[in-house]
Amino acid sequence: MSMEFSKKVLVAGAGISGIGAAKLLLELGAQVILYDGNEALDVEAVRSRFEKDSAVEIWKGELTPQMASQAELCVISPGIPLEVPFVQVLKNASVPVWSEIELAFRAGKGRLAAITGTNGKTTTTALVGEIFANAAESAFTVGNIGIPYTQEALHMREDSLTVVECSSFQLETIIDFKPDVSAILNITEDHLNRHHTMENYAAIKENIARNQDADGTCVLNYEDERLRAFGSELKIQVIFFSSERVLEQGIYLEDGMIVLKHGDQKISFVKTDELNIIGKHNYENAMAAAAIAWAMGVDVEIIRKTLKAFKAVEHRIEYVAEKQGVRYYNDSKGTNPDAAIKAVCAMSRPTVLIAGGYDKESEYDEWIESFGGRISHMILMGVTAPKIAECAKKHGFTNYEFVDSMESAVKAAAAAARSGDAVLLSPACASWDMFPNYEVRGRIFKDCVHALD
Ligand code: UMA
Repeated sequence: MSMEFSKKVLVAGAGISGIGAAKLLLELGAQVILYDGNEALDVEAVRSRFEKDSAVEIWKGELTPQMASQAELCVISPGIPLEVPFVQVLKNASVPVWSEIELAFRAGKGRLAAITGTNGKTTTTALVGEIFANAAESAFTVGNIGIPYTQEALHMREDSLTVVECSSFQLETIIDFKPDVSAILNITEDHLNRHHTMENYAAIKENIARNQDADGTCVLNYEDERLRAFGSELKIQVIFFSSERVLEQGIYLEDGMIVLKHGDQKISFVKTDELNIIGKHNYENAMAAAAIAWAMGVDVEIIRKTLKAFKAVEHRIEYVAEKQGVRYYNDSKGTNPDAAIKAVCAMSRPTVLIAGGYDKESEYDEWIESFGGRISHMILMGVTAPKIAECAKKHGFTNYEFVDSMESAVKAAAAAARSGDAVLLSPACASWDMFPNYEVRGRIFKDCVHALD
């Protein structure tokens, strides 16, 4: 798909998505206003990300109806909730609002796989990205994983293979976005402070398959009841995956082997003990990735080879170091209770857990119930610390303490852990109250661990 632009476009949000979108639009010939609601935005620092003679205009602070009416199109960053006043101002002025991935999709070329889900999407995207890199001369891994799709769109070719990790925030404002293969890994409670109800959140994720037609494929988790029902209604090809049962058609485990059954065809990929990633959730990620790559037409041998070589991604139950007989794991990507449960369940040693953070109005009951005997002690920080403590007490877990920084959290954990134990950072909360993002939180944790004796 190629496109030209002569429009005046307001790009909302001056983070990495906004800068990627603004640069892409400038190359396409649009007039670009980069707008950020933050009064304290360092305009010169943002400007320095563009070429010296760039025509980009940068606005900050309140967007008035007069200002909004100058735009013919708005491209919005994922972190901006659609309820904020300026989006309403744009809507009232009938200015269309596109997701940043919508713009990138229209500008990009080649074949596209898109992955969403509450958990596992980064690992699955990274895995599909490596398969593509081994299969094609031109391959891209973009989206919520940290590389804006708009940043790479113009480098894509007709023969490119691209995988995009999509968050619900990005899928909320798509219009024509249409992957060749889509995947929804699971839908559990998350981001309810933004999407309000589970129904709304699920419907936004299901948007990923909305524009696909009979040639398209959607990969879905059979063990998620909602997705099982969704798949049975879809008019496109569906490949289900299951870690619990042998399916008549789809991808599943048979004596520890990942097997895909399609029509009369039966393909064996790899044994789960040949993988470097552990836990049932990771076997699901591997099955989804294999199904996606296969549906995209990648050679089975390349899929096998990549599955065997793939290692865990940073911040996902990532082993950091051993200090005084204690093993430290970084699961900063455990930004919701469901993801954090997976990390708790993957621990085989008695574990000191570091948790708490930004408040997304999640429920913590199931997560605390999952502790079983595994979690011996909990170190709490961030906005949600009191709420988690209260919930823990309700479930009879009182062995917790409060700290106010990552450094004191790691020191307190080291003091509480005994040789043979593990320390796990898996907050069950987003990082945004104390850190710019979960990556920074995870890296600071790792630095503090390395600084221990
Ligand atoms: N801003 C406003 N008004 C608002 C809110 C924010 O103007 O009401 C401005 C901020 O002042 C800031 C800018 O918007 O300058 C930030 O934009 P952004 O929050 O969309 O962040 P980006 O830097 O563009 O990063 C985004 C994703 N961030 C979010 O969705 C919050 C990144 O996902 C993603 O990697 C990147 O685009 C590239 O696609 C991060 C994330 O936490 C990792 N994602 C959530 C998750 O995985 O749970 C959804």
